[in-house]
Amino acid sequence: RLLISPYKILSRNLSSSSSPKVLITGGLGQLGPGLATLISQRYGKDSVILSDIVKPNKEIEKKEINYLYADVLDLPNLQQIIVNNKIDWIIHFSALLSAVGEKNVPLALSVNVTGMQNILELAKQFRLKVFIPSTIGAFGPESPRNPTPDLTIQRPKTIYGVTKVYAELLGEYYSKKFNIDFRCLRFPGIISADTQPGGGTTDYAVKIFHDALETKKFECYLKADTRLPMMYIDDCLNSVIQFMEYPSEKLNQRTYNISAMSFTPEEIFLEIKKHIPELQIDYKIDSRQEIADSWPQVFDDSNARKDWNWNPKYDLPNLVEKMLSELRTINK
Ligand code: AKB
Repeated sequence: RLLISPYKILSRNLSSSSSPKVLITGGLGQLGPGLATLISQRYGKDSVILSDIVKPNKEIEKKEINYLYADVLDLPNLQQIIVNNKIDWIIHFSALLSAVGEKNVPLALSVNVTGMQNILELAKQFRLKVFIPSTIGAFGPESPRNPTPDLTIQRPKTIYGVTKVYAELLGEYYSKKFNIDFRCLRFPGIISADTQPGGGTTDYAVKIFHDALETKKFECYLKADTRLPMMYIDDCLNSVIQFMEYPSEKLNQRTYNISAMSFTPEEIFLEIKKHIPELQIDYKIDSRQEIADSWPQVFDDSNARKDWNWNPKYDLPNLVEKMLSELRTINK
């Protein structure tokens, strides 16, 4: 009697022969849980280890994702994890974002600089493929803002942006000098329903959905006409997998802009209002306005589209529909 279906045998063999073992740092932020789920669906449950320095919540436990304590500042601990688990790829999500970085510059320097340097050293030592995200925040007021191409002036004014430019440059340096397979995508603001963003300037675009459903009132810290590039989380996570799987020799560069849409607070408010007509918005501008005013308004991701077929699925109307339906399900 066949206990395991032939399909299961096939998919297990496929995943054991060709699947990478992936370590995700900073795994309990906005992107880690979803990426770990996607990787485990694609390559098998034992292909991914999520790591961070806090206890996993019930959701992570329910999903049965492998989870470990790992501090990106503790090099020997990371070496042990990599050797003991035969890691092939590192997805390095640990970072302090733009708003929270301004509140604690020394911590931003140690996590975003020392932590990132550790990861590149590990990639060199153990010949790992390494993904480090960068951001629209790696540009500044002197950059062309509409559109912002891949290769242009980068003089960011936040500590987050400064450390991310350094990550891009150091990664590219390691790639050339030591032949490390370093890959970097510059993300716009990411919008997700089941995870929260961790202290960025684009966070309003997540909070507006929660407030629209809960109180029908939203107080926005950016001006109504502040245009920023944004993306739905499914597009973001798929971009990481698609980019990481793409043959190295076919990539013309190591760092790419990616984007899906650009909108202002007023535009997303009006789109949500189509579904929730009672929604009201107030503007109470804070220090994040100055950051947003220095960032790209529209991101030129034509090289990603051309070189490795980047093609996002969600525009603003689809994003709003999807977010509302996801949040309604979660809140049930
Ligand atoms: C932030 O707002 O800091 C982040 C980002 C755009 O990198 N969401």
